Amino acid sequence: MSAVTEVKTRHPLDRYIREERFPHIWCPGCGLGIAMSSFLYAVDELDLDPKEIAVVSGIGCSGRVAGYVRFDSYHTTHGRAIPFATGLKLAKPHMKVVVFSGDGDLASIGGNHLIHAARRNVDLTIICINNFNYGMTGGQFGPTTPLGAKTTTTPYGNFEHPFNLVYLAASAGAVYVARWTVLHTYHLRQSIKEALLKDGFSFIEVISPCPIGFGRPNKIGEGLEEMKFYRENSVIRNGIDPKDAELSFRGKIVVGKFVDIEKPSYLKTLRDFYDRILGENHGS
Ligand SMILES: Cc1ncc(C[n+]2csc(CCOP(=O)(O)OP(=O)(O)O)c2C)c(N)n1
Ligand code: SF4
Ligand SMILES: [Mg+2]
Repeated sequence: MSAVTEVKTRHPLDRYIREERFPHIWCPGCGLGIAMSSFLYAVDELDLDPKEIAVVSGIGCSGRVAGYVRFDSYHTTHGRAIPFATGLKLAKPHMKVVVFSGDGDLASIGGNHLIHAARRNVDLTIICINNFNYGMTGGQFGPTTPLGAKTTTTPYGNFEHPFNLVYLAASAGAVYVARWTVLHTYHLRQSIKEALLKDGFSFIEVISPCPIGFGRPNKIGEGLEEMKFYRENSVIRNGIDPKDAELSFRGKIVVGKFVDIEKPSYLKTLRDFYDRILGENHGS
């Protein structure tokens, strides 16, 4: 093969991927590949140094991303991505630390870490893949499963109220909050770029088809049908109060950028605090 042909067969994002880990585990029609490539495009377009990025994931189909990207990455224990990421950011403040994980990982077992990292405004970019279920373990319901939706553990429909993740993140203190589906590739990529450049806690919810764990039991259809379903039902409402960002089962999926505010980040308040303490002790 000539050098020219070889170059043309490479995808521009290949350099960010650990090809030796492929084939990946994701099912046909899963939205995770689009979510991951949106993140990689964002990194590429910002021209960030791959050596200055770390990706941290918990366990789940979404959590596999940490193993597939060619950055420093941690595939941590279920629910603990944010504590690992917080430690990493404190040890290496110059790095961009991205948490890429699932709705179950971040909002169920890891829910407490999510709210406290948002409260502290820890300098992290959270990409939370919401597929409305625990995909990896067989499609059980979780805290984002919509009312009425069927899963393997709610065969007659879910009767628990789900979290509105964007409202949760915003009210806990996040300085950047957005929600997109994987079909909003342009908006999603732009949001990830903004979040990567933001000081403090950024939270992006990504609605992603899981044709196996969610599309099938709810008769939405295979991957393509589930994508069409999300595309047709979503409506962009930038700037609205996240508590009004509806996300209903058969109804509207409100997407957009909801929060983009300035507030001193955890690293800044920590540095200011120690500077003050050291200054006071020095003076005495
Ligand atoms: C401490 C612990 N509890 C439970 C599990 C089993 N487990 C693995 S992944 C997962 C849920 C994954 O759901 P989510 O985070 O939404 O990711 P998805 O697979 O949907 O992308 C669970 C319960 C585990 N690995 N460790
Ligand atoms: S189970 Fe769902 S989330 Fe997991 S790879 Fe398959 S389609 Fe994707
Ligand atoms: Mg999930």
